[in-house]
Amino acid sequence: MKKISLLSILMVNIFLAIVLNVILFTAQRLFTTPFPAFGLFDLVSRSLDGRILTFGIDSMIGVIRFLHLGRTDTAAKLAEQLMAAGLLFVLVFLSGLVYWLLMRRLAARPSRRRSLISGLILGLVIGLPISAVAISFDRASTVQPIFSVVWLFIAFIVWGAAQGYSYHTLLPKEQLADQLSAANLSMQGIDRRTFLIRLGGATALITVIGAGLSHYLVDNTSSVAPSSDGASNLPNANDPLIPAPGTRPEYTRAKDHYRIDINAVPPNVEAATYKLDINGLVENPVQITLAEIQQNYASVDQYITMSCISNDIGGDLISTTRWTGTSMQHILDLVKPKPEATYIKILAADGFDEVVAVDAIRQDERIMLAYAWDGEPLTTAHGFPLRIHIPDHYGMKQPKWITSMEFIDSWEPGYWVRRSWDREARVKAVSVVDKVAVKNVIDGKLVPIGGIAWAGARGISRVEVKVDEGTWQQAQLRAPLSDKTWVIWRYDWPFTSGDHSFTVRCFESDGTPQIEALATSHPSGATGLQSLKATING
Ligand SMILES: Nc1nc2c(c(=O)[nH]1)N[C@H]1C(S)=C(S)[C@@H](COP(=O)(O)O)O[C@H]1N2
Ligand SMILES: [Mo]
Repeated sequence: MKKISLLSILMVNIFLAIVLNVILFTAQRLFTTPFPAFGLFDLVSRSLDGRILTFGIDSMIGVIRFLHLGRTDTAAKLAEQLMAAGLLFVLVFLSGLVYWLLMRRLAARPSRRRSLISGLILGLVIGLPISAVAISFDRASTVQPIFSVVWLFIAFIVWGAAQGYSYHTLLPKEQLADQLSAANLSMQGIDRRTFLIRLGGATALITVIGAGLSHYLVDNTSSVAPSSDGASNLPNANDPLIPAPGTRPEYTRAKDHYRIDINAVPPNVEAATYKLDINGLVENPVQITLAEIQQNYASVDQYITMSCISNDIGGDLISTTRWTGTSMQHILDLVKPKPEATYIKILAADGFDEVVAVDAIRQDERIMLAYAWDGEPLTTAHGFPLRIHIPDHYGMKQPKWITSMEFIDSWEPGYWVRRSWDREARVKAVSVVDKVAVKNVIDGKLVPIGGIAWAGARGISRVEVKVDEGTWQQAQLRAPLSDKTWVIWRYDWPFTSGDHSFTVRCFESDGTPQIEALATSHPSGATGLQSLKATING
């Protein structure tokens, strides 16, 4: 008996897997229904051993920086999403393959009806677990969960039915073939080929339409209009030191701020129904709205540099913007921690968590519950409605999208600590040469060199630059935006032409030198000196 060729089976399954991916993804972009690929990705990244996960992230960052694939954060997020889509594709493709091989073996010549039913069963068997994962990990949808469930079911059932239909269509019509001439047989060959070509064409069309819809209909820019102030009236506007040309902007607009988080897509917190739930070992547990926090407690602005612990030496996972919020001390006054309450366990809408010491808040009024960045409410990507700022610590200690705070009586490891990163995650001092401005020579003698230096909330007292193996030369410092931000430094080098390397180091306010020994970002933050090469002609 003739069988359906393996090539046909592969093609049908590739096409149908692509179509299902594209349709589910497009729906996610247009209506925020869950894209199961993201759920699968989140499931896998949650279940992976912390060291493997960290190795994966580090390798990804390494590749992105090595190949100059643009901003580390956006490239990494895109890579994650592509991996997620790849995962869904492979799952769907393989289950389709298994279906065809099983059908070929068990039910070689089913009727059209039986083919369809078998396809529907396939859709159910695959759709059920994948939808369950998608729904349980979804925090980004703005539609009712019931719609998401129905939508995913329809999608998988239709995909299954398409499998059954394709199977039946591609069956060699053998009974007929016995009676037919060779010419008619080749007609059937064309029929099958026509079917595959049509299916391929439909796949291409759906892909193009899906891509077009997601690209043109979805407004990727945030709904927040850019604020007019922010960068213009900075507190150090009068500092006479002009940054060397090509130095990074001292102030990062919110839209340019680096972004790192654990899920393929950020969670959507419903503004209308949001309440921060504060509970545990307190006299006065509360559920408080964002508006109440904003109205009841004095708002403060702080210029803050934040860095990801994964930031490599000279990396771009570090930014400086203006945070607005209220001191966490107000929250303590409100809920009145019991004497045994020593830590607050902060939970976030994306499943992230970290603890902060109650004593740290008592001692440091700068620890802040923030609701605005750069003069605008936090965006979804950056933690709407509430996030916390803890001076001197890497981003991994500072949850976004805070949903609850539980006062507890002992320390607990947070999300990244459980995955083998540093318990304290206190920032390491860093200094970076952004630019050797070889095209901006001053008086034919001096080449301006500029960059940043940062030591968390510990401050920078001195920055030095070394050209090749020369002696360390002191750079000029611009007054920082605050005691928690990076400082811009500048060194005008009396140049000699040729190829040179430029190395920078900094000292904290108390004179502690930046650690020169090389260390990778895992587990405690990268250390070592950064250098830049440049050629000066003339
Ligand atoms: N809820 C939540 N908060 C989070 C994270 C996260 O994944 N989920 N990532 C942390 C890390 S590792 C960093 S570096 C900062 C980054 O904040 P940003 O994306 O707004 O720059 O958020 C921190 N807070
Ligand atoms: Mo981070």
